Amino acid sequence: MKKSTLILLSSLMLFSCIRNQPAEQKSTPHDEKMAWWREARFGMFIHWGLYALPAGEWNGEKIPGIGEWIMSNASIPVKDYEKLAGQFNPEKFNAEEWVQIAKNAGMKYLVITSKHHDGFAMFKSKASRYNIADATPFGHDPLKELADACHRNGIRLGFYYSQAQDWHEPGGAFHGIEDGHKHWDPTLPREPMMNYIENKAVPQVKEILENYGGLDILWWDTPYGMAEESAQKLQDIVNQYPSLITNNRLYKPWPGDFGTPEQQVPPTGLDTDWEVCMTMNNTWGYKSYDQDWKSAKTLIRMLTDIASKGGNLLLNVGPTAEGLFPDSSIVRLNQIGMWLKKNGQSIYGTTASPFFKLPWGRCTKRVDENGTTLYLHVFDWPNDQLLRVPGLRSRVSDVYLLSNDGQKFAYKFEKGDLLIHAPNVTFDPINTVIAIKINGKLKVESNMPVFKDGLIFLPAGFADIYNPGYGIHACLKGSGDKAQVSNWADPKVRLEWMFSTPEAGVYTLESLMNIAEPCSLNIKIGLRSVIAGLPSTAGDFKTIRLGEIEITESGNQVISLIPVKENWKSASLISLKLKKKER
Ligand code: FHN
Repeated sequence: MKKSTLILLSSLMLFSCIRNQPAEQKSTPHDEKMAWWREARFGMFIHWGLYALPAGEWNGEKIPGIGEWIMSNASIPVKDYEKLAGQFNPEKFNAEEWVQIAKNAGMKYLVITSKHHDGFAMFKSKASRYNIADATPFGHDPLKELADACHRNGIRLGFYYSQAQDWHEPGGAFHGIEDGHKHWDPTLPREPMMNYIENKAVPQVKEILENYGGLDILWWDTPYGMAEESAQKLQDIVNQYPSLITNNRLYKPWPGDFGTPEQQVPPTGLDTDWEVCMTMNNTWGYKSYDQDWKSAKTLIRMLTDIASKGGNLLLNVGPTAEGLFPDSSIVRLNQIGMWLKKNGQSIYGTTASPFFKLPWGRCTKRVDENGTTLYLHVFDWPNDQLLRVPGLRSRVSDVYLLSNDGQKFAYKFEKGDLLIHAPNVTFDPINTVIAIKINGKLKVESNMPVFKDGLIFLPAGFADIYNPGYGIHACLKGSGDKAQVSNWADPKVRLEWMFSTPEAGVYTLESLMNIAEPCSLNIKIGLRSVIAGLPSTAGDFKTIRLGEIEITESGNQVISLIPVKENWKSASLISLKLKKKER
């Protein structure tokens, strides 16, 4: 192994794009409560209810939208939907099997819908007979069995509870209630929401917290129509369980213990604890014909991406009405589990990346009594056999393949970067993890783009892609110089870059883009903005002038590219340049 030359720099600029890097501080009671959850990083969401029976179809028609919303999306009268309870008999349900699948996938906790918006309790409830034990031929409480299996297997347990929406109750909320819309079923009498809160939500929440041997998580959802007073009544119950972790969806706004980005990964992480909830196809509740599955590669890289930004992934499964996990979910969970068996150390209990951007992948970090370890997650194995770790200014004592610590890598420092010799072998096409043992203190200099040679160059690989939860997602394709933001078809998607310039002044903007049809972009830096008209580039990448913009103060900046929704079609982008205009 080549020994490194240590380059000591007196003034190191430490900067990271990750916004939730905790400073070294004393742990608070909140930290203590969150400790297992932060360690866990990966959990299973389960959406299971009566909606698994119609499985996306009503009266022979395929109902668009997410499966568990079928009652609302197909405007099913309450009395008709209730009849599903009479047919719900998930005889193949096996709590131990579900928990084993989660455990083998490397998941450390599980959150299941105890009552979703349809109002049907999947647990035995004295507060409402509209529950699985009293209203179905199944006749008993599957969540009790699941809780026992979780406790046996050391899997933490959470219940989802739809505290506001309850489409079955006269006082329950539904989509549109805040805009004065009526419930789709005119035969359902209306009552004040507080009646429902006091007579169903509060007693049921007490039941779930009392009857299952202690829940670890209570997962609220869609606080439509919630009064602050209602939220407080539920929070008063939660307060009796000091170790219970809750999310931020009880009321709006509501901090909870963690944030819940849904169906999207925040490009730079968040300031609070956070958990991405994500489906493997396009529905939470089972839909027999939704076969649009994300690949295991996508899911493993997503888990890595989230961990590299300091968050958790709650990955959903929608079991069938028989009580089985769809095969496509099981296959993916197995593959994720196989990867985690070899590489779990690089995910569990790690914290966010210290680097600004890594063009070839991600990084996670572990700091413990043995020192600091960086885990480099290589998605794109370098063709030139050199993996560049930008701005690593620490001494390094070992560089090895995490899945086989006998496989060492040679390394050297060059021009302020660590270069790892990556032999001509792709160890894992999905994500190869290389561990770096840091000797002493971790020091990283940011590779945030800066003003150089009269311009600021912003490549696609350095863009933060803000995708909407529901909608078409743009993504980064390719790597290095060839990386491009593609599939930028949804006008809700915006791109942002951070950069730094010592030079205030007017800059001209140009971008290498492929534009399907003429459209426009709103470009913003601070309080300045400009609308740029983009011509069609007839199927090729072309340099397009986007106009000029003033940067009013030197220092760190964020530039945003926001589609003008009226005429947005589709675009791909390779780079953006800002050239300083001479006065
Ligand atoms: O409306 C629900 C939806 O059905 C699902 O439960 C998701 C999971 O986060 N939450 C709501 C939408 O935000």
